[in-house]
Amino acid sequence: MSGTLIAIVGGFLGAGKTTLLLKAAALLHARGLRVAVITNDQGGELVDTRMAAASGLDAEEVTGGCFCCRFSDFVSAAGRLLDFRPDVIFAEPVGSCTDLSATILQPLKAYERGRFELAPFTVLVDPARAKELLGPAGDPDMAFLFKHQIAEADLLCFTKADRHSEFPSLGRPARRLSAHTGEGIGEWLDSVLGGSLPAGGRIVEVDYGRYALAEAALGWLNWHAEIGLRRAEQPAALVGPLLEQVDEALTRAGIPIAHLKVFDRARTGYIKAGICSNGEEPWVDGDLLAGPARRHDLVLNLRARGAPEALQAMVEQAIGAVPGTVRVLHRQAFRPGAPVPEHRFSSVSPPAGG
Ligand SMILES: Nc1nc2c(ncn2[C@@H]2O[C@H](COP(=O)(O)OP(=O)(O)OP(=O)(O)O)[C@@H](O)[C@H]2O)c(=O)[nH]1
Ligand SMILES: [Mg+2]
Repeated sequence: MSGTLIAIVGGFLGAGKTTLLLKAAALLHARGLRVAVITNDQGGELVDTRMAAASGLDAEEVTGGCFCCRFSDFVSAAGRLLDFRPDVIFAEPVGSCTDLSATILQPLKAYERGRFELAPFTVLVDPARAKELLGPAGDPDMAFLFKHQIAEADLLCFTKADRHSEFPSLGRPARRLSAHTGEGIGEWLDSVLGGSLPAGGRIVEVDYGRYALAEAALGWLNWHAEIGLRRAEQPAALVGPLLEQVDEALTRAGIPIAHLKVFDRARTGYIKAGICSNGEEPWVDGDLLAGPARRHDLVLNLRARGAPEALQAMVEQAIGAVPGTVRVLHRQAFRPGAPVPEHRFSSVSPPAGG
């Protein structure tokens, strides 16, 4: 590779983007390459950015809107990362975002030629989510976002292959990966780095009115607090019951979870735990055995198909049951606003190196 390669990895909420990127970064590091990450969200205070930093990666955030509406912020973030001389910058768009080829990949090829190289646009697909959303009972708003994401991918990959044996048809070839076992990641990286596949080779038509309605069907909660426990607890002992209570409250209210994730840091260590559907067994990253501590710095990101006020009330009720003090540092409960792209190309730009 001659310049810094930008590799955008999209996919629906909870598809496994961050988990794959962190695993891939470790593999690239072992190959002697430097990797940085750009995370993205409609709001601030992101579990994903904390995970990237906890993994030792140089990380930048684009907040306040999806990449598709924040091209300048995206380019500024990538520019700042150049100070660290990365070989690869992984960029993870917010999971409800689509039309990235027209609004990010084409403008990058057209305006940032020479500064960055561009990898094929990978879109990740959770097999269970595909089965749900592509089936007859799939939520039409979520299915709209999901299908557009699939249609614009240069490279489609099923994730969580360790957990699934059924892979629904996406109408296009898709590889299989597991960030937990490492299956398929080396081959995927070879394709991302190889330069033989088109980058931003497809553009799909998107009805922006419909896109806005689909995104606004989701409720968003980004929440950050400092918790002072009366009695020292392990991060796992704080986060486990909290996730369970929020999950139960959402389920009782009939609110489907798209992704609920929590990052907790104490002086003894950190853990991150999350679920992508109601009643799912949480997966925990970090130090499950981190020792007890009284002060905890807790970030919670919840995306679910319900009213933001209801999400906030359920989370705060669950936190309220924790014995100790809670100092809220950040709280954003909202529905994503209508996407308004800075640039939108209607045809494919020539390759960045062309
Ligand atoms: N079994 C299994 N679970 C996985 C795998 N990859 C990710 N997960 C789990 O799926 C959940 C979501 O993973 P993330 O990497 O946070 O997904 P994401 O696409 O970044 O989610 P958002 O940023 O919220 O859109 C986490 O609980 C992961 O542990 C995998 O290869 N196998
Ligand atoms: Mg993520």
